[in-house]
Amino acid sequence: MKIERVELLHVAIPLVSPFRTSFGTMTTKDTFLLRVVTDVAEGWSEFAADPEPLYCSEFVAAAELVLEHHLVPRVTPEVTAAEVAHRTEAIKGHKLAKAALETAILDAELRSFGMSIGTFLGATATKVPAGVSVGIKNSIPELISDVEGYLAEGYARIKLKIEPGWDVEPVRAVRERFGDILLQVDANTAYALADAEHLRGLDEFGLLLMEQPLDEDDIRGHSLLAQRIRTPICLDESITSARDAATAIALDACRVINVKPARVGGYLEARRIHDIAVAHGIPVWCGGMLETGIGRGPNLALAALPGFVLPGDVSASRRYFAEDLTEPFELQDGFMHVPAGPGIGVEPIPETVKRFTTATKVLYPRD
Ligand code: SMG
Ligand code: MG
Repeated sequence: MKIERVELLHVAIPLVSPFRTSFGTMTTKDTFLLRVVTDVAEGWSEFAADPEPLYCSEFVAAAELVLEHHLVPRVTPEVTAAEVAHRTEAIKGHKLAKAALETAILDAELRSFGMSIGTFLGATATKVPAGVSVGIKNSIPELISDVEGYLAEGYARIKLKIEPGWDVEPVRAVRERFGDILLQVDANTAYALADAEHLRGLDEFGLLLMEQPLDEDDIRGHSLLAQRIRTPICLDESITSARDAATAIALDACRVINVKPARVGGYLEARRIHDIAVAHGIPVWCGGMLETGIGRGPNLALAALPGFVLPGDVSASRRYFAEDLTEPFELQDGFMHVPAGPGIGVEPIPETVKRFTTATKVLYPRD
């Protein structure tokens, strides 16, 4: 496949309500899309990180630079999606930027032979149960009211963002009010191993899992913490490759894995993590990065693989956006449908993309 053009489109889309985590508050989805034009088809993807390196070390401006100067030149003009990781291997890190590049190329390639990403990855379901991630609120009544709304919409699982000072009491309140719902928490690295006794206070609530309590590079800490609490530990930020997944499993640092294709360099590596986890009897679920439809479509396909046995952060478009860049994804009886069209299975709506685009840059060919 011959790449003829690579464009980067900055987009800024307001969120319907602020999303607060242990590391900050988001009010806008501020990122970029990649559009890859080839001799056979066109492909799209979305960069998953934010303008500031708060969730992970990558951020929008850095990703733009690394794509322009180091990644795109290594894959142009001739490449296949399967070759992208190897061609860009010499460039350290930048997994989310690499994922955006690989995904746009994979989209074009799959479209050229009319295959959906679900079929390509080995998806076995046509719809997947949807979970929703609920940010940190100003008060418990506000949290209860938000959770009530999501449950009324039909979400199959609730994830509460936690941080020191917003953990045991909100979880207790939600458990007491809503009974036996599927409930889990996500700390985004906000705790230390010294908080083990405090975190043990969450054990009584029968949580599905506790996501990423400690620093991303603290595999040993998670392994020690796992010996001191009953709630299963799930790793998110710590797992950036299939090798990381194998290491964390071998060291008993997690009993569940959140798979985000962007965090691990793309869908091909995400599928390898799925395979390793299945081989070890470790449940996985599909994480989210508040993607627009362009990232949500292929995430749903990944979430339809057989090892994805827990509901993912794959909520409806309207959870975050009044208007999406694709046809909106809707929740139906607690499920999200897996797009079945060729490539990533979704089409950016040209007028909408244009309206939300704040700047465009041609990365290839360079003048
Ligand atoms: O896409 O619904 C979504 C977001 C789910 O909580 C979510 N993602 O650590 O898992 C996580 C966070 C990362 C993004 S927070 C800005
Ligand atoms: Mg997380």
